[in-house]
Amino acid sequence: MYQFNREEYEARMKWYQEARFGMFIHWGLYSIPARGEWVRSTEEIPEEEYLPFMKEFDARDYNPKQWAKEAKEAGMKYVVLTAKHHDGFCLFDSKYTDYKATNTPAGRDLISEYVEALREEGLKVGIYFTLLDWHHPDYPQYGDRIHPMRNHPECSNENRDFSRYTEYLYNQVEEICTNYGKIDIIWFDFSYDDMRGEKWGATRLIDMVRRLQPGVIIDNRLEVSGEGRGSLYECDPKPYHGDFVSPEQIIPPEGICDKNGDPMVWEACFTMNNNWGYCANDHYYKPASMLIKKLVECVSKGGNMILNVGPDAKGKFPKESSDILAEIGRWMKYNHDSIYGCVPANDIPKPDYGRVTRKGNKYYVHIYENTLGPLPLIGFDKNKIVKVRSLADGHEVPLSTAWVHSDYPDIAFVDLGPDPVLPDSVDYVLEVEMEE
Ligand code: H79
Repeated sequence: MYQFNREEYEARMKWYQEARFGMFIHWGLYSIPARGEWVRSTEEIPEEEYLPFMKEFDARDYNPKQWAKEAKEAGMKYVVLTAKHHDGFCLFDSKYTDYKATNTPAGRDLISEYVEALREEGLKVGIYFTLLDWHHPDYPQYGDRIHPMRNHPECSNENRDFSRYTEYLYNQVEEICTNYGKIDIIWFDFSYDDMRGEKWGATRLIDMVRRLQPGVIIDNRLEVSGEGRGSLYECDPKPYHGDFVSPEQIIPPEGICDKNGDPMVWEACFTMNNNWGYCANDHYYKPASMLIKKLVECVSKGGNMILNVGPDAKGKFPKESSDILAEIGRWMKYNHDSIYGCVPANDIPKPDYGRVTRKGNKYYVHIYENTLGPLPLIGFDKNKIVKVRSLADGHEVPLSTAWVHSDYPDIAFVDLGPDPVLPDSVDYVLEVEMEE
């Protein structure tokens, strides 16, 4: 029987907390209509209009090696792919349903290729698996807040047996945990209303998952939705407690601490545009420069960031997404020391011009603004600074000796040189090494 154990918990969370940056991938039947992953619900599409998408699902451009390569080059350390989203369609060859990629022109299990490709690139393997199922006959339909058939009294819930559904859920999760080798992350989505915890059979489910996949990291949505923190926050972990808090489309303003005030593990998940699943008309992409700053913000507050890509119907990343990933990668290539393994610099206040992350005695000062005059390193004991260098190219940056110092005797300043325009206006990182 699984029970929370602090030491085991900290051991299994180590790689994940050091990784800091991952990729989410939402891909499924909904990628064909290309109006986001909720399309069946938001447009209340009946099954007979949605099922025919199966005939079009051919995965013609599906190339998980390319996905893995782009994730790795962006500096991401793990990837989480939707084995099943709320529509119930499975990318994997489940023996408990016909509603799966195997029965489409794609004609095969798409999860095994994905797992293999990630392993080849040295990336950790994550599987997203939703607790909802808009296809299963025993999942409540009429009157459910979000089911596509919620407004159809003829879809009465009378003959539905939810225990048959939880059995199906259990069996499919067992397949995921058995058929693909080691899985590093299982990302369940999501509890709502009275659908939470034991309603999903959570204790039995997690017992099985932890038995088959010792060391797997599980999010907290068997307990909560994107809102809410779960029983680890309450310092009273349930047997199905989440390993990390999963704020959606928001960076927690002050990071996340549990009830006792101890920092928690968390991961903010974000879309690049405004949809998780492919949405052909959604061109509102956040610029790479902004996403880099958001990643830094997460790390400076003690969290991870997982950034989403929604491949198109054929399995290809949208060009906008690939371009953004490449740009993030160009920054990460030179500045990743300020991300991996970093933690909040709790003893240094957030500067006007950026943020600070820390690894051991090295502090990473992220500068978002061009400077005018010497740059103050507020909060650093100037007598304990060993060396300041530009992280990207390694050159030493001298402590400033400008006359202005007499007015601010306790503040260390650095001179970035005669050119006030920073070499990289995205996020220029100084590494400040302090005496141990
Ligand atoms: O998989 C992604 C989302 O589809 C999923 N979680 C991430 C990782 C998610 N499911 N539910 N929610 C997020 C929150 C629910 C949002 C809703 Fe709505 C607001 C459901 C109905 C109103 C947004 C607007 C989605 C549909 C309409």
